[in-house]
Amino acid sequence: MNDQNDIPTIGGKSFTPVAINCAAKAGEWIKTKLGSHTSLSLKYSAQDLVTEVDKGAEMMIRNLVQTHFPHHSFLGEEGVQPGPEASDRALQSVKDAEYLWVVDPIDGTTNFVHGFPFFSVSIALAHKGEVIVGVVYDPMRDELFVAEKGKGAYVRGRRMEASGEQTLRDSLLATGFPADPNYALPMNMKGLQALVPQVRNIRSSGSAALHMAYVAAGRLSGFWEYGLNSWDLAAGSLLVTESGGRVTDSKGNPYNLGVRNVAASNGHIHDAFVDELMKAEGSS
Ligand code: 2AM
Ligand code: CA
Repeated sequence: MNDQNDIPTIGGKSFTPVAINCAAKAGEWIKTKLGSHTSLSLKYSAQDLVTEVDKGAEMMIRNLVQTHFPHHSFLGEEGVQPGPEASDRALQSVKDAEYLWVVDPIDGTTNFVHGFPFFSVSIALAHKGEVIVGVVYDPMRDELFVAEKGKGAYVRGRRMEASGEQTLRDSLLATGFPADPNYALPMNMKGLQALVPQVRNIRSSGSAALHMAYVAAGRLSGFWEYGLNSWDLAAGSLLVTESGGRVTDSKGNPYNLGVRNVAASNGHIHDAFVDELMKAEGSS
């Protein structure tokens, strides 16, 4: 990765450099707009925000991808109607595409709007439903997290390894509080109540993709959240698995693009982590 002569290619195509270029360009532009977005709209709920910067960044990424790979499919958050049903329909219509780019132009829009410096650009490429490239870029720290299927995951040119904690007691976890007050939020609260007393501590910083990247980098032992979309998780899922961690749904089933309730970890704590989530889900 850090060798100029060893530009990563898959099947002879330079997918990864295009993903990196898109994330870096969009991220730099987003950073210049921090504190100066002019339009703020609500999507599905008062917690579901979008600005002209989200839309502009997605268009920038879509145009770049289409220039390089005009026959590839593209699923971006801002091209889909708000709400879980529309997200599921959009994913169903493209998930079997030979090549599918899954893009969240700003993951952590609430943070972007409030000037809280924790948001990211998330870009994944899936081949027949399996993620083969994942890039998450944090423009505020200028940190680019990159993974390629079977080739490892890297940050700042260094190979990432998930953390070594063996028990929940030694673990630093993260979660996010979903907007959906009927199902996802109560479920998250049950998990939170079960896990807080058992772990070292819990963080909630507002970007699922960046939380996943932090699990990959060994900065968090695990992350869970309910009610997410494919574009929040696709790139991060490959970062975690290529760093030696595990990604499943909250019941321990293998990750796929349709997973909305996610549990990601360093692998060592995974069974205990999912066990607690399942017990909490079952409790009344
Ligand atoms: P976003 O900023 O791209 O919307 C924070 O808990 C995480 O949840 C972020 O990754 C955020 O992504 C996502 N999120 C925010 N509102 C959401 C909604 N209404 N449905 C699903 N995910 C949401
Ligand atoms: Ca977003």
